[in-house]
Amino acid sequence: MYSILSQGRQGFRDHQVWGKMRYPLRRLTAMLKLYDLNLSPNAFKVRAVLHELELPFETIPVDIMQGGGQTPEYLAKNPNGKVPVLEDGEFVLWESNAIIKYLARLKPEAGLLPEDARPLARLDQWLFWQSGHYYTPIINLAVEKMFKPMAGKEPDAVLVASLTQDFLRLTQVLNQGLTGREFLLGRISVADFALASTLVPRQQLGLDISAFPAVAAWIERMEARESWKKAK
Ligand SMILES: N[C@@H](CCC(=O)N[C@@H](CS)C(=O)NCC(=O)O)C(=O)O
Repeated sequence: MYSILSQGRQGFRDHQVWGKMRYPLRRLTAMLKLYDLNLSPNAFKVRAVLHELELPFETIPVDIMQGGGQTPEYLAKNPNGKVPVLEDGEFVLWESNAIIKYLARLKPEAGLLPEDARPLARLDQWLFWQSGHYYTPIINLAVEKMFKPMAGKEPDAVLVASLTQDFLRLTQVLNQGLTGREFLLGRISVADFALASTLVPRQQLGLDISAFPAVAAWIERMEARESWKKAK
């Protein structure tokens, strides 16, 4: 077993110590860096979790619209050319849900990540569902209703109607998951940040969640948090 303190940060490679350490090293010195885009719900979720955990960080805005995600320097950090990316010293991580789990592990005492197998599996269920399902109609509606008009193009009305139906069907799933509980796992966890951030652009996209009372009440609870307000 490595000693966390004696190992030091230089030469640390996350893939070499897999299975040998229960927790990643705590960041003792280096400032966390977030490659960020204000408009992005996935970057928002990371900002909100950083604030919730009170972890100091600096943001590096990436001008995705002007090709900032496609420079060789940025592609070396994230070959997908997308935001967010977290840099913790030499450790570079993309995929927002992986990032927020990592951050929660840096401060386990905050309790945003359960330890037991079943609640952890439930948390993963919601994180995978967010990136694999719930985000899809939202990002495609953003293309139709925001990005196309910005480029002087008309949205595809048939596609908008079908994406809106998908959004409503999936929001019913979320509503069911939240019925009878304050947060997805009962108590607040990174799953709430992941899912609620997906709903940040709902008003610009003309999406109404008032037919989903558990979702509407939960979003209000999330929006009332200081961390949420700071991430805005
Ligand atoms: N599954 C990824 C999605 C990342 C993503 O789609 N980011 C968008 C902003 S929300 C982006 O950078 N898009 C730029 C592009 O597609 O070129 C995550 O959760 O981090």
